[in-house]
Amino acid sequence: SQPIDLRLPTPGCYADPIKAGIDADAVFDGMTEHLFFTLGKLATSASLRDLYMALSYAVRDRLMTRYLASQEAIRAKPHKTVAYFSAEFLIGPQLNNNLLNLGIQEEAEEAVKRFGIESLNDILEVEEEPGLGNGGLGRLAACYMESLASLQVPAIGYGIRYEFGIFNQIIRDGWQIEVTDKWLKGGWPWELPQPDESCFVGFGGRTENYIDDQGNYRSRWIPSEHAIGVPHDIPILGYRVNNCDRLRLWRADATESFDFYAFNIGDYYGAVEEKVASETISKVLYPNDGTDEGRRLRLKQQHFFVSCSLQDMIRSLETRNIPVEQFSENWTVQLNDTHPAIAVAELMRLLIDNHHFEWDQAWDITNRSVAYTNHTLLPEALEKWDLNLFKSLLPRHLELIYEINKRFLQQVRLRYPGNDLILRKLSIIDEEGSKAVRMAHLATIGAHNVNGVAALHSDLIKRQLMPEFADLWPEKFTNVTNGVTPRRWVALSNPELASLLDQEIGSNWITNMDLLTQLEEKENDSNFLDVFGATKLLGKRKLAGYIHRQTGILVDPSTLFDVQVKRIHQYKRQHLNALQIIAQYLRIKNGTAHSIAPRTVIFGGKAAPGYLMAKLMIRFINGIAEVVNADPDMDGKLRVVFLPDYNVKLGEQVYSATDLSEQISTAGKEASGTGNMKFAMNGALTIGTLDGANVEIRDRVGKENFFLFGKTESEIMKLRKNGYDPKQYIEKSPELSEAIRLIELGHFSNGDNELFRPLLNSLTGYDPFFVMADFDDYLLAQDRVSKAWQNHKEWNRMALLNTARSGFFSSDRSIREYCSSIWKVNPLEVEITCNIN
Ligand code: Z16
Repeated sequence: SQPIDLRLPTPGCYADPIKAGIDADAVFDGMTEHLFFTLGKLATSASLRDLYMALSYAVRDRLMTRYLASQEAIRAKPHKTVAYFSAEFLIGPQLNNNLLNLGIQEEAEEAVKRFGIESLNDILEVEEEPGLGNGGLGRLAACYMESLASLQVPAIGYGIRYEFGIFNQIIRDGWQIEVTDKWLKGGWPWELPQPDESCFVGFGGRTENYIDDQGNYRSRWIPSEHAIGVPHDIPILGYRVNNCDRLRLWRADATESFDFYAFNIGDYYGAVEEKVASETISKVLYPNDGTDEGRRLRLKQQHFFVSCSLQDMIRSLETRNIPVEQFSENWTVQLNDTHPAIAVAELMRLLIDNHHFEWDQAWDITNRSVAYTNHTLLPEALEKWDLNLFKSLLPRHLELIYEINKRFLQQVRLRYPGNDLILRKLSIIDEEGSKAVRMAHLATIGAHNVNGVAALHSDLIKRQLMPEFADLWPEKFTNVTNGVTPRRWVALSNPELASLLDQEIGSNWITNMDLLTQLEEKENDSNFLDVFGATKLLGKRKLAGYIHRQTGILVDPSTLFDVQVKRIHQYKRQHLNALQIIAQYLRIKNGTAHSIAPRTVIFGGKAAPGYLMAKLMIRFINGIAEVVNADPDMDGKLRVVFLPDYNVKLGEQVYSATDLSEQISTAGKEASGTGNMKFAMNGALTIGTLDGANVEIRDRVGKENFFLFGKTESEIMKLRKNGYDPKQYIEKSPELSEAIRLIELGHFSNGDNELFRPLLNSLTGYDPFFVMADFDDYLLAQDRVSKAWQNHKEWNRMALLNTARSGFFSSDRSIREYCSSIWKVNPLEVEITCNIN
């Protein structure tokens, strides 16, 4: 063996020469060292988990050079940096992503084999994923961080280190049960706590006026409570580059101030209770996807992470001797929905109260730095804080918001003289009913740019959600269609497809997804279509194994895998899919199912714990599954599976194994969707409405390669205006009537004809999401799917064209658009001068 070189890193070089190696020997040595010194284990007695930890630490070591060099590059030369503010980051498992981006998957495989492990997969299985997000919005933030690093853009993601992420879902008797997510229990190796960079945050109390040294009247905040934010940093390595960005998540800690000692003498337990209250701030993620609960603790969480992050950004300027006046030249802040919108007021407060800026300059800096992404039009998702609650928690911020509002409305008055209606519509303060602070208004007024997340959605923001704002500032409203990272969603999750692509077009597609169009040349190559179909079959076999292990249901990989995975929501219409299954079931029972494709219909997704209708939809799907799967007449024709605990890791298994992607939301309701993109990239065909990014997917893959159905957004609007009556649609449709009658009879609930009553009442009464109106057209589209499935070659050709033409939906494209049109940031290539390999 070679003698160990103990030279110190050379100046300007941050490599530890001992830990730099990335060949299999070095990875093996790194693992051995961590087993021994970090974990206190001998290789002979190491468990799978020990080996997972050892490999993760060894890989993390190999990120550090890149990570520190990336921070050093900014320190050496000021460069505008992206600060992505998000209450959620759903980053998924880290080990395999870091192996891929470092380019050492094979080396790691070889290293673990020397410990007697059969496959790297056995070790990857052990990883707990941090579920620090609900769904699309949190996963989008994670894809964007990965693309930023891969595009060599200096960036930091700011968020909250929830101790408990999204709950784990188990299914018992067909119902969802929520179980707390203890992702930190075994120790999570990817985070680096940095307690020295902690920040202090206030809450509650009052404001007071005072006269400063220069004789100016000022206001200041005397909070009644404080918490400390302790940063926990996660390195985010770009694909095959040295740039390694950072996700900085804040954990709330209690302060042990002077008061703690002075006023709690003899009341030790009382004092500890106060400590517990502060630490509650980062305890748990609110499990609502697109509904606003208006809870005090939630506003506390938002202000907590926003305040820590802005203080951190200002401090970073100060340590680099950059004047705070140059904040907007050095930082660009993106607000991921209104969750961090308090940033507008908090940045004003820090600049005015702490750094003594004049209003106009503070406002200029704030407005130049901040941009806002809207992710929803649903009124129940638009955050509004009760004014009294807001005032009791953030009294100084409310004063500043009043001043922002006063100046803004002054401008509106000049533009629309005598128009009081428009003042009421635009005001940050909602005066209808009990007063509230409208966070979307604060964000829109404070930001220099407001973007939607798909073309249709951005258009509806202007036409329906904020027409008065759009009229006032037409140039402020833009679109950036969402995207997903091809590293996780193709290379990692579909290795079979990835190597086929490498063979056919070379490996550059992974950073340039537009190259996939070269596959179009193969659309009539019969052999290639067979190979393409065979890679899909491999994914389906793996998923079939997983389904059997998890649910005991045997599914046939040669059947059409028809998949709907996403949060359970009425607007996403999993019940429309369920009703369609009943119709197919009836056709099979009646002997009228002549040309239907044998199908395995797979569902996955969590319902918000307080969303009773969504929970009933899960019960409904499981009721149907039970009847269908137990009926011998369905053998070889129909299977229904509800996969419990849908998360990032399970998503990785699902997208690569899908033939048909269900994107069936009511037109106008799904802002974008991002699962739809993952499916298309992996060669699934979509059955879908003209909603969100479906519209753009269809435009790109070609309308002949997409199963369209349903009313358009404007048709839905018209229906609503003219008084929609779902009963008319039921009467007109024999198959729909029969399906509903069967549910009413208790056929899917062991004879209980009350169980699904609320669901039936909703569908046949108001039907707020137009399920009945779209049913017949949906069934016809499913018939077209069945017909297309009969011709496998043709199906594979259409699937190939979906993959070939979905390059646009890479998050690299989205991030390039944000960089050039909103953030005005450039890449900063990180060079490492010494040899670390
Ligand atoms: C969320 O996941 C989304 C919107 C929202 O207001 C809150 C949450 Cl937690 C989703 C949208 O529903 C979805 O259409 C979109 O693709 C996703 O955000 C990312 O933009």
